[in-house]
Amino acid sequence: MAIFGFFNKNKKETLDKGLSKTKENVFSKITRAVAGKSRVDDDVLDDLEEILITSDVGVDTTLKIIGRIEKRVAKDKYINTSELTAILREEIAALLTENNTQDGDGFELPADKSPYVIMVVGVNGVGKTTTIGKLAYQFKKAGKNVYLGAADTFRAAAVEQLVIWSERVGVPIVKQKMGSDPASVAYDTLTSAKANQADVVIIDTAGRLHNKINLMNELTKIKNVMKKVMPDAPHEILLVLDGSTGQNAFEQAKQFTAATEVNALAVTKLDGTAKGGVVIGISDHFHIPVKYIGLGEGIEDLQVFRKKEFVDSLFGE
Ligand SMILES: Nc1nc2c(ncn2[C@@H]2O[C@H](COP(=O)(O)OP(=O)(O)O)[C@@H](O)[C@H]2O)c(=O)[nH]1
Ligand SMILES: [Mg+2]
Repeated sequence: MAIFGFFNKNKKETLDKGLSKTKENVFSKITRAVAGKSRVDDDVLDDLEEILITSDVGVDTTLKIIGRIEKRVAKDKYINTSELTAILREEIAALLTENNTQDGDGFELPADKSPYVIMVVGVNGVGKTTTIGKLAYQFKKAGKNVYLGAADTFRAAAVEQLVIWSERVGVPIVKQKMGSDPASVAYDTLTSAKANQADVVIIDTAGRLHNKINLMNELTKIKNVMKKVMPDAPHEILLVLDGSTGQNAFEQAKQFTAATEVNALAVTKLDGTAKGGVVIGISDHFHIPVKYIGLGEGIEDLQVFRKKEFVDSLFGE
């Protein structure tokens, strides 16, 4: 089975620049917490706990991180405060690697699943359409035949926006008029994509979250219709979360994972926010891999999430 890896290289400058606000925020607080202290004592640990929680890492994940650092401090009694960020970096990376999947190259396209169907879900405004455009660009650049499906038929602007991305990237889009049945758009998209030997299909959906039952019914309907064209589709259900909303992103992840089988996450808008720590919490908490992170509005501003790279950028010198 041939596997194609994409996104082999993340631009470090984009990552560093994108995470700079979170980094400044965390670092300035850590610097203050350790000022005048020579070693990591209980006070420093208490402050650190508060810093991580207020950086949107989340309470559970923060307690795990503090627990690990406590163990280290107990072992080597005199850890000095200048070593603290290096230890944080190591312990967070170790924690994320321990309970989660290996870092990958983003979505891979197995040869026996063609076209590979990615359905994108998430509430309005989180960055679904933008992420689809950026993903389509990456696949296209890798020589893949990409089809987009505009199954967010709820707002006229949503379809328009995906059309703009399809033109920018230079890939075909399947759409119907606003208000049409999203499942029918998904069906048409898969049918065209299959007839034209597409390698990958990306389906946009509406993010109406009236209640869990509605959402579940709608997503289930879209999935079932796709199965009529390709029994194993969709191959991926990518949930997009807006990282700049911090704990709200966490709540959305809880609701969507309860409503449908999400198997990949993308966290967007990490640029320009100090809440980037939420990626650490989300990556730790949900047993669903964070595959991508959004670091800007530009076509190239999507990166594969790699835990060590991320933690190094956040807690590096
Ligand atoms: N700064 C920044 N803006 C983003 C990012 N991803 C999306 N956006 C912006 O967020 C807004 C909503 O995005 P959109 O793709 O329309 O969200 P959708 O409603 O989920 O489809 C748009 O103005 C995007 O340009 C990102 O990673 N960084
Ligand atoms: Mg949209």
